Amino acid sequence: TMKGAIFDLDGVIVDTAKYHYLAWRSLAKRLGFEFTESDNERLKGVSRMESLQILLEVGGVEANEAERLEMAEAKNKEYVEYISRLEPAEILPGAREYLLELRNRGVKIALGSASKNAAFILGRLGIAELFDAVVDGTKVSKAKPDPEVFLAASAALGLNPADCVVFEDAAAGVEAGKAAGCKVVGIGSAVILRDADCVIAGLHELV
Ligand code: G16
Ligand code: MG
Repeated sequence: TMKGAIFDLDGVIVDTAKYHYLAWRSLAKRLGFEFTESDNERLKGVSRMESLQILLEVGGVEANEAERLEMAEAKNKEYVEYISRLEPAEILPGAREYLLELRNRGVKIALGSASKNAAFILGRLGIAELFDAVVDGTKVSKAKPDPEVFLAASAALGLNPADCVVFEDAAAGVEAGKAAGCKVVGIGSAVILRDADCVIAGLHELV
């Protein structure tokens, strides 16, 4: 039985992908190319610097390390402007209710996100206090599909990974959860998330 639940943030708790997209698209525009919503799919669950690498490949743009850091910083500045206006109403359907239900059942709850803005986002959504632990991009160095984030999250809850269930919307995240030894519930397409133990459309299915 599940003693701990570990939630990815973007695509599971809130759709921040649309704000990432707006900020990446305007960077691409400044660099002189179009970045489409389907290109953006490739950035889901991927760290900031790896996302930039993919974007530069799409545009066929070369950049050195200093230029990349400057680009990533400019993108993040714009992204932070968008998420500064996030409201609790933007929590995805069922997420808040499911978190409350788990707390009532005594299940420990952690966040396992690649984002360096995760704590700020949870604060804006008014759900920070529902998490027993937050493991995000400021605390881990290896990106999903590496299991580091989920190993750290189960350890932060004081639990064995085998007693934890990971909720993930990205294929790399599902892979990371399985590699950590957790059970994994995929959120989204059963074709894309075929390595998950089960796949649902959203957390609303569980409340
Ligand atoms: C999220 C998004 C990614 C983003 C990453 C890093 O991951 O899905 O698109 O690049 O965080 O975000 P930031 O630039 O804020 O550090 P997750 O793990 O919450 O799905
Ligand atoms: Mg995600």
